[in-house]
Amino acid sequence: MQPTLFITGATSGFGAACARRFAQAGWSLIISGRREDRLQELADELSGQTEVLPLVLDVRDRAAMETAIANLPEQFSSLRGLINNAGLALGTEPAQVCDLDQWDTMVDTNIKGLLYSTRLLLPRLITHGAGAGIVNLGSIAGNWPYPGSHVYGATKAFVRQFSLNLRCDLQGTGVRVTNLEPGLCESEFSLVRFGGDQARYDATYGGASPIQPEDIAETIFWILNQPAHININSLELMPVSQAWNNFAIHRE
Ligand code: NDP
Ligand code: 8X3
Repeated sequence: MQPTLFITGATSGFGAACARRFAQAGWSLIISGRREDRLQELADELSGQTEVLPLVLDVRDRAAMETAIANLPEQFSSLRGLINNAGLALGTEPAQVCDLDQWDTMVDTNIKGLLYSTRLLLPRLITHGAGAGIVNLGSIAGNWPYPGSHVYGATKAFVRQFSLNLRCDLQGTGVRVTNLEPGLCESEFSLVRFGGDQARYDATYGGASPIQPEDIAETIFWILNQPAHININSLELMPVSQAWNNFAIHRE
């Protein structure tokens, strides 16, 4: 039987690239996200290579997540992998003036949505046992502060600590957990963050040779295909063009 992988946020960026990478290797896929047309297109594209189950799901909707996961078809019921990828950043304004609704959305998606998929799918990963694994999408923003990161970075710091804590509880089950912490990657992420501002998107990535979604997919494929006795706890990656800036000093 082919291994099965559940991906949240598979309609673009890292999630879609992961679906393509794992399909190439014959993994069965459960792909989820809110945009039904994109999910269906991806399912159609990959269905010649492997079994694909598209699930239109908003990770913030706990009841919908519970129903969908409780009713997974038998052939998708034992999971070898979960990629908790659905997530977003909204805005870059300073905390003191930013939109409180954006904070709610980031907390509900990046934290609560990830908690729902993790808790609801863990029994199915444990059924698989040795070799199963979760890859959570953390970020360098969970490790390093920068202006305008406030709640986005804090949600990713939550994801990092939750990932490490999970490992303690899962000891003995064979299930692995990795927090992947990428830096600048080119995807719709920045269009979403900048409210669709294409010029700002172009300026963010221009001349920077950012990481591409396919690079992330290859990294996750490597993580989930490590020998069953190896756990990659966390992995931070940046494009070569990105590094840390000096500590900022405000002068009167
Ligand atoms: P994209 O914007 O390309 O993809 C985000 C995905 O998340 C989409 O498929 C979107 O699907 C899904 N999503 C968003 N909200 C929800 C929701 N409420 N329910 C279900 N799905 C949702 O961004 P990336 O691929 O770049 O980002 C993926 C992850 O990686 C995120 O968690 C992000 O924080 C993280 N990350 C990104 C970095 C970057 O520089 N790009 C760097 C480090 C981490 P849909 O809209 O159809 O629901
Ligand atoms: C996305 C990376 O640096 O834009 O998580 O916060 S960054």
